[in-house]
Amino acid sequence: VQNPGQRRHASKHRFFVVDLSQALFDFVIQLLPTAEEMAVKEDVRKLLERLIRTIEPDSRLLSFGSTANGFSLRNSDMDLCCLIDSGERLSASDLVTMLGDLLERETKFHVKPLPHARIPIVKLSLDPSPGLPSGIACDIGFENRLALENTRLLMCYAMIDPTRVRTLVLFLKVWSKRRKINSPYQGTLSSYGYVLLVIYFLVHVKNPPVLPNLQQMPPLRPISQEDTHIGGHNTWFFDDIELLCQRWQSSNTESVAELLIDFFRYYSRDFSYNTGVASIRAGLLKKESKGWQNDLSNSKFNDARERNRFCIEDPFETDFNVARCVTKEGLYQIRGEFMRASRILAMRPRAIMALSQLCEE
Ligand code: 3AT
Ligand code: MG
Repeated sequence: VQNPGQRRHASKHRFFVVDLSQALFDFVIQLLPTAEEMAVKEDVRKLLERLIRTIEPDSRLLSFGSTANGFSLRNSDMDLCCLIDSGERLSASDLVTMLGDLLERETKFHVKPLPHARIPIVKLSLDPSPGLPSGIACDIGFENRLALENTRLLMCYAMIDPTRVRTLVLFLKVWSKRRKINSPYQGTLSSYGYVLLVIYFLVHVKNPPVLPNLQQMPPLRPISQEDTHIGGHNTWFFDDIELLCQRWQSSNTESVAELLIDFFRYYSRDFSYNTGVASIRAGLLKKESKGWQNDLSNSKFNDARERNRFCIEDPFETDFNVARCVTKEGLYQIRGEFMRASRILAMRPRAIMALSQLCEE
């Protein structure tokens, strides 16, 4: 039984989360790409596809990343992947060099081929113009089928609970960019990494879960190894979302604001950064079980330690740590930001104030 003080407190909290949820929806909606921006991007994809087909007639150019999974913000970059259907083909680095030359000759893009990167890509950009106030940034890679599949997995998760999942993800993307903790090249985490943290939290931390684990659901009919594996990685997941939504409904009814508050609390206080690995496929794993331990006493593991301060397992490429770019300083910064956000929300300022304070640059 609550005393009057506790009742007042609980009712203040209820008002706060209702207001904050509404403010989060309103905030996110104004950051979505316009229909015009989407159309321009689709035109660019088609133009590039036409050009690539002059080198490889049997190729397709597909979108992945945020433009394809429903987590895109205004002016986000375009991730494109070229698939070549014919048997005989050039190596990715040769293709990057050739495509780089071709695009330089035939288009107005600034072109930067990176044929020797771990994943060879061509980087393109267009300067801002009146019709395209922020220009365009685009990466083209080759045969990156795993990225197409992980994009589809994230899209399926978003479709199960569009309102809560998309609002959380989009807000966290903006927040992490404005707080400058969204740059893998500077030792912090990519957008992809933050999306995986959200899904992990909704599948494995929340009880009852907000999302089911699509990679562990039984398939509807027997499936063969060939159908489910790409380069030795099991990429199977339950993707009939319409059917799933007829049979499964989350019994978690928390609002977006409650989930956000809890997300920040979990990653500032409870996640075991030193020993844990966040895996959307398998739940919380131990660094040891993956050979990702950061043994401070053994200099042999120095390299592993630097790469595995923060561990997020890729859903399909399970020996790949998506957070491997996060440095000691980067992790300190990220955790500091989770704590700062928790602190701000614990004071329950007016909802609009809370969001602008959270995302202050
Ligand atoms: P932005 O809107 O560009 O900030 P995004 O959702 O497009 O966010 P990223 O640009 O971080 O996300 O990544 C684009 C895609 O590239 C997502 C995923 O399919 C692939 N990808 C990115 N980083 C990794 C990684 N470390 N491991 C595997 N795939 C990755
Ligand atoms: Mg992207």
